[in-house]
Amino acid sequence: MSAIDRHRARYTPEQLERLPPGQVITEKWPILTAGPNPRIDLATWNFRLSGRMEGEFSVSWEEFGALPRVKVTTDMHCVTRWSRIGTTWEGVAIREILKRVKLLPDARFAVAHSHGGYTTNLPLADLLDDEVLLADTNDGEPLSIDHGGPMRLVVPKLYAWKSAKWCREIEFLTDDRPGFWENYGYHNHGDPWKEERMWRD
Ligand SMILES: Nc1nc2c(c(=O)[nH]1)N[C@H]1C(S)=C(S)[C@@H](COP(=O)(O)O)O[C@H]1N2
Ligand SMILES: [Mo]
Repeated sequence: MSAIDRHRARYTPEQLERLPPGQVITEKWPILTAGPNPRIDLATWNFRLSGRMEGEFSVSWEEFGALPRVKVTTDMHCVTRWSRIGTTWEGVAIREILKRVKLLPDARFAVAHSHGGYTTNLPLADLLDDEVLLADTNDGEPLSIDHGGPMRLVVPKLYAWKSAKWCREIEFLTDDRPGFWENYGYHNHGDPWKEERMWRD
């Protein structure tokens, strides 16, 4: 029996139902960042949409805070095999933001860009999932800098490397463009239920 299976043997059926294959439950919230935290100044902070769309969307920190808000309780799965089960994010739904521009019919993919240079790509259809949000709060606390504060993208249905911390821009594309980890061999899509971990699994 593998170490992973030994952990999983202790879980309740309810826990196992929510736990994708090959994952174990973590009680603590690990910090996973490639490189140093970026420096972010709220006075100049800005989030924008770009690429294959009509209109413009760009908000200051104050304007972001005035957008209609949502609360999403969901799970978080890291490809390094930990899952956080049942955590609540608060922020602004991507769908809410997308009401404010008009995507062109050829927009099929998105790339999230972070302060500090990290990027990650996903199909537009996954970004449009109703659980996807730009979160500034987790379990009632403002998001710390380590966890992507002041604001990060959260895409619960894909491995957490798709949930770009310190998100500053979402770009809409016609043709897919792999991001940081996708270029290092992580799976282009990253569905935890299908164990889409590495590109050539
Ligand atoms: N900007 C940025 N976002 C990122 C990362 C990163 O290195 N830089 N790491 C990703 C990975 S691999 C995971 S598992 C989650 C971890 O989020 P956490 O550190 O809040 O647990 O953030 C993702 N988003
Ligand atoms: Mo991760």
